[in-house]
Amino acid sequence: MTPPLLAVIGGPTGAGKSTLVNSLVRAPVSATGILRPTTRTPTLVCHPRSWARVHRHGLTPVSAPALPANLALIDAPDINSIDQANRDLSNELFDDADLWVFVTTAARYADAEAWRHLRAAQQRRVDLAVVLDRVPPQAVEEILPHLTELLGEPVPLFVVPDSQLDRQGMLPERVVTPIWEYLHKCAASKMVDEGGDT
Ligand SMILES: Nc1nc2c(ncn2[C@@H]2O[C@H](COP(=O)(O)OP(=O)(O)OP(=O)(O)O)[C@@H](O)[C@H]2O)c(=O)[nH]1
Ligand SMILES: [Mg+2]
Repeated sequence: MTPPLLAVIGGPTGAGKSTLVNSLVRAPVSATGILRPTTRTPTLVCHPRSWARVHRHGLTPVSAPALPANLALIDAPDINSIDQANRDLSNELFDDADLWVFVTTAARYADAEAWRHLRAAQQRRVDLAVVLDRVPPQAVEEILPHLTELLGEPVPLFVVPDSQLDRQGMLPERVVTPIWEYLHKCAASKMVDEGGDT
């Protein structure tokens, strides 16, 4: 059976990676918080039906029935905090990913550490998408052209406006729908490429 597409959600601490993962699967599968860094152990999330096919890095998958069986997500530790172990683990996870979803923010998008990862992804020709998170609505028009210019080549780019979170700490569904649809599309096309069944 073809393993699900493994999308690793990575980026700087506090960018909102865990919040995004929870919001995508509409369940609090990964702890979010104000301490930096919060995520120290990767959270692997998948549909219960794909458990047997997604054992990676000795991680125990967390069940998320909202995910399709052909898609698994990893909420990765950050790439830039003082915690060296987090950074090493994040690099390992990126090496293993089918797709890197790089989450950065309006405040952090030009940080050198982020660009080391983004350039590495571009050189390795790994599928890459960028999420510009926590963007004040009035800043979109200025930041997007700059980020697009820095990327230099077409990369799927999603803007998540700084939003009020709900009681479970989740973003409104409508702001994550474009990312959700993109992930579904990538997962479906992996199955077609590999002749899979789901
Ligand atoms: N108001 C608001 N708060 C947000 C938003 N996104 C994230 N936060 C808050 O920002 C803090 C950091 O979010 P996390 O999702 O934990 O960030 P992270 O990227 O997973 O951070 P690490 O685990 O340290 O790498 C949390 O307190 C979230 O509740 C947003 O769009 N709006
Ligand atoms: Mg986190």
